[in-house]
Amino acid sequence: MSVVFALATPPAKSAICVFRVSGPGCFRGLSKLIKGSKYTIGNFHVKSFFGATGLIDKAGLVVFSGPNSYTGEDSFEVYAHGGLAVMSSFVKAFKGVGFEEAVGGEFTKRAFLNNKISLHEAEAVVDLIDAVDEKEVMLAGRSLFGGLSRDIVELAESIDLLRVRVEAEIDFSDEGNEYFDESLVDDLLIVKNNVVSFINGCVNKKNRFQKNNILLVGPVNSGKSSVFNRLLGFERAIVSDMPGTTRDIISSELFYESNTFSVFDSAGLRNTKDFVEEAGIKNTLNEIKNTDLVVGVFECYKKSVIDEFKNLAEENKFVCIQNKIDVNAKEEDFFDCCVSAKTGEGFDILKEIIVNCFDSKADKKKYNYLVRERHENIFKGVVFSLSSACEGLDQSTSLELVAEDLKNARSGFDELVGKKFSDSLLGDIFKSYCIGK
Ligand SMILES: Nc1nc2c(ncn2[C@@H]2O[C@H](COP(=O)(O)OP(=O)(O)OP(=O)(O)O)[C@@H](O)[C@H]2O)c(=O)[nH]1
Ligand SMILES: [Mg+2]
Repeated sequence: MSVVFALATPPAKSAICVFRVSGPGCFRGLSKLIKGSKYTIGNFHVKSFFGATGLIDKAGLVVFSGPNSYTGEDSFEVYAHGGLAVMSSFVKAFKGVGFEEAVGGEFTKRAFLNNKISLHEAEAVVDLIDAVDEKEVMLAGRSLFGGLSRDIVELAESIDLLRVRVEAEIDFSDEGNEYFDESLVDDLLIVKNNVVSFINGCVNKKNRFQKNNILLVGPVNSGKSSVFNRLLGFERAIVSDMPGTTRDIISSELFYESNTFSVFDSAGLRNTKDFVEEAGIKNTLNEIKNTDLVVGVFECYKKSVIDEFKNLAEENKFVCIQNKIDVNAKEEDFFDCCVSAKTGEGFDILKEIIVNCFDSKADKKKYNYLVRERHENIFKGVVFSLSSACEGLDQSTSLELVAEDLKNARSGFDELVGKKFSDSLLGDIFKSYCIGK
């Protein structure tokens, strides 16, 4: 293995920047960089670092001795001043002592290859870095810091125990012994159910995020764009008293109480001869079908108008709000919430209503772990093998086939943690990493 280095912080001017260096022999290069000055493993030092042209910086240094490091190799980290020129001087100096630039994910890949972490934990590292809200941090954290590994080991061991018992039955029958351990059937079913409930506690990041779309609809000029801007907290959409101002769908992210939503403003619905406005209205109608929550914005209660919008959305995903209550009388009996985009009144309640809508639908289920498509495919295979083993025992087909099914189920878990892997799989997993991780 070569010695690799990378900037672990963004290449932008900042208070400090952090470089990581890892690989056998990296201490020789370090000695040249700090001109042979002494250091203690694991301690924080401040050292003068030198390049070809002289002193670069006085920087923090922590040295790790393999296998007690992130990668499992000898490695060190440098905490330098975060100037762009400082960074490029360090890059030159590292190259000058023979270090190579790391590719994305190189450090975590080395950690995996050196048995410091399992494959699904390596994947969870990226998920933790990419997490966009507290829930995702928690789910990725559980996958990364042991909970998922512990569950997988337990399930894999319970499958192993069953297989040992099935193999014993095969040996018995080879010896002409007629005895059959009837409890095997029930125990296999219990293991299968445990696996299924474990899988039910896993959520694919993609599914978790496809659901938080909110679309604002309503008649022209009701204040949709103003409500949109007030929700986001900045002027994203153009507001004017000219009906038909918004033509296209405009979107933005809304972060509220550790939840993330995609909010969409749309063209107000009315009969129009304007070709562009008509196209915008068609977009709104299409988007209503795809969105998770439709928020109807109205100035006052008019049953026929509101019913028209309710019918376009499914009843269970429609929230009806009255806007402009700074100038219009509140009609609380007819609306879920009354607001003024102008003064901000009622928006705390509106945001709570939105959060509750998603809590009671998409996120009602409590998940334990964040997983990926690779894991889901493996889960499918494991459940298929266990179901086939259950059927085999139930219908008294060959015990050898049942043992084979159990072996396949077990090997699915081996693939998950990375006991079995191909180079192309590693390539696919680590290509999504940032440099320096
Ligand atoms: N007094 C008052 N005026 C508002 C409020 N919300 C919006 N307005 C005004 O209503 C007019 C229309 O606002 P928009 O936000 O552009 O309405 P819209 O529904 O997006 O309109 P279209 O895009 O044309 O369909 C503007 O003059 C806003 O200043 C409010 O809460 N109170
Ligand atoms: Mg608008």
